[in-house]
Amino acid sequence: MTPTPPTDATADDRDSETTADTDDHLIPRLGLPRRDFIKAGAAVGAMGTLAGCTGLLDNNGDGVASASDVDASVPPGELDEYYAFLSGGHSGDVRVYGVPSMRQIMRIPVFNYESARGYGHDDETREMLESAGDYTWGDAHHPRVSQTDNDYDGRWVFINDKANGRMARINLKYFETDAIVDIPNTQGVHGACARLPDTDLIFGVGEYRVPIPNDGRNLDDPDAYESVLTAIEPESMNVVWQVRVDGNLDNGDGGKNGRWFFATDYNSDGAVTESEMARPDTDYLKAFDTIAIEEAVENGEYEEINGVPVVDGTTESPLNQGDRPLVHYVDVPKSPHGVSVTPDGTYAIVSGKLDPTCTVVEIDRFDEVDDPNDVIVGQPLVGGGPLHTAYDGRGHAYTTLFVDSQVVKWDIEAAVDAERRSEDPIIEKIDVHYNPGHLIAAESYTADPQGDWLISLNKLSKDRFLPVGPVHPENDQLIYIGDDDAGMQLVKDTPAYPEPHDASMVHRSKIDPEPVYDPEDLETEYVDVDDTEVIREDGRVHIKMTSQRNEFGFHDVTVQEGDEVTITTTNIETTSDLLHSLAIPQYDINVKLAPQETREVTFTADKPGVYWMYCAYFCSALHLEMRSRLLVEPEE
Ligand code: K7E
Ligand code: CUA
Repeated sequence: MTPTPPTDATADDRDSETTADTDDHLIPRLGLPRRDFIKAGAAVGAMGTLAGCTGLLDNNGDGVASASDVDASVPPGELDEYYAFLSGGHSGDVRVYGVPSMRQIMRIPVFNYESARGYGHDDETREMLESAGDYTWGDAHHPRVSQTDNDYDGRWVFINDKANGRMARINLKYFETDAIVDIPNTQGVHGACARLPDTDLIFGVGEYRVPIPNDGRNLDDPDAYESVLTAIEPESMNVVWQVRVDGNLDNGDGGKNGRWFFATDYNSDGAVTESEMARPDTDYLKAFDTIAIEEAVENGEYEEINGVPVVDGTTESPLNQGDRPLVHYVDVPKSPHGVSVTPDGTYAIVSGKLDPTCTVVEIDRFDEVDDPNDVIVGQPLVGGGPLHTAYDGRGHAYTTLFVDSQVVKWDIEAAVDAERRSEDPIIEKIDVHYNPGHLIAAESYTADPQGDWLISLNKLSKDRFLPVGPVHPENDQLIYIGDDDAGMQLVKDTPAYPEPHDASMVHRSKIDPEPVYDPEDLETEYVDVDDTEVIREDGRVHIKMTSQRNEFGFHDVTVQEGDEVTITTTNIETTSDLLHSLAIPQYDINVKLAPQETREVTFTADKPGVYWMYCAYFCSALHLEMRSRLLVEPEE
């Protein structure tokens, strides 16, 4: 075991910073923000000069940009205009796409163990996963990006785990999961959303009704099952309160003014079989007055269960009888699914799922009406199987029709003016392939959607891609919505590994990730060249070493069989995109090391022999040589 002075190995030195400042590509050339450009009719003539630009171009050379001219190509070397964060469903991760290219840029492991990012391999991320329930997977549905003043602030993405009742936080400084909370008193946390305008609370929407606490009591007494809405404080990720309700909860969305949160309920009878669940002709939209709930918590009007204040928001609750009920129950047809608040915060729009309508609720009316159903101001007949709705900021709603395999565009104010169950508000429908779940338009969840791109997240792809056996990819279809005259234009098919549900699309100007770690942000202490050492104490071995091109801080380290070994290693390089990893064969370890990143991994050296610790990121021409021996001496 010889500490070697780390060298400044420079084979294939990548120190030249090649990252051109492409951050503002296109926009400075245009001299005006992209959306203003798209919206500025006078600029249309200039569009044809923007080769490689995204959006409408005069591609066919007729001097006019039109729908047939939609060009979503992003040439090699150019950057996309938007980040899209798509949930990975039961893959447990989040995928990052560039839009409009639909290139998948990165995957962020959240509830899944993932070796390329060493996620769940180093002590810190493994402990985070294990302490939040110790599951190997999750069902990630709703990635929501944090906002300040109803606009994306680029800080975090929050995402639920429907399977195990958890909520996770991804920080966008490093595009990595930094917190997971295992939510008590609930199962199947489905909807995930923030209280806006400033993302000061995250809501986990509890779908499955279970006994609370779920400790074996009331096993076969479904009437005693309950579901809860959970509020989480985003900085600490602490659960701060819950509200129990009648029936179940499904999807959710926050109002824009710091007070309301809305959730759908597709099983208002609390049934336990499918046929019974689908029986009622109406179920509920539940409107949570979060300010009133907070006041109830402050006044001590709760029961503490598993350490969480649980407020009673059931219909019979005394707290729901007065002038200011905690939860308003609005009858909507039928097994409703998605709910989303319009960009101006005026309406919550609920998708009927088993009824071919959307229900438009005027939010301010909750304070004015005696019968909660009087908040309903519109109910357009949109088509078969409406699931989710997105917005373009020009007064239109776009709703997925799962059964009809279409996206329908309709006029929100026209729906308020029209008779109920009228098709008059419908503007157009476009076929998608096939069976869409969510759809997402650029910045649709903010007060100011960009109105150019929309992605339909289709559940089935069937014949759209080369066959790959019985498991098909999903199909994320890019649709251009920037030209109301020309109509919706289907632009691109994108295969997606199962199974995206929801997404958020954020303009790239609002996200500013770090290219290199700031050691101050990491829990584990930086190991520099001078810190390289092996500390041995009572069957414990602590190896502190550097990683850099093209060697680890030690050529070999000897430990005894049965030793508990901790390796702390820092990638001391400062060059961006120069990653190493510490992989240990047959010990099931691969810790990724981005520039200036320090990670720690602890394991028991229970297998005697020679183990070549190696770097799994191809880091230089001498990458294969970047390996050191771990010698595990057999017990006497
Ligand atoms: Cu419709 Cu989980 Cu939002 Cu899937 S949910 S589609
Ligand atoms: Cu370091 Cu490969």
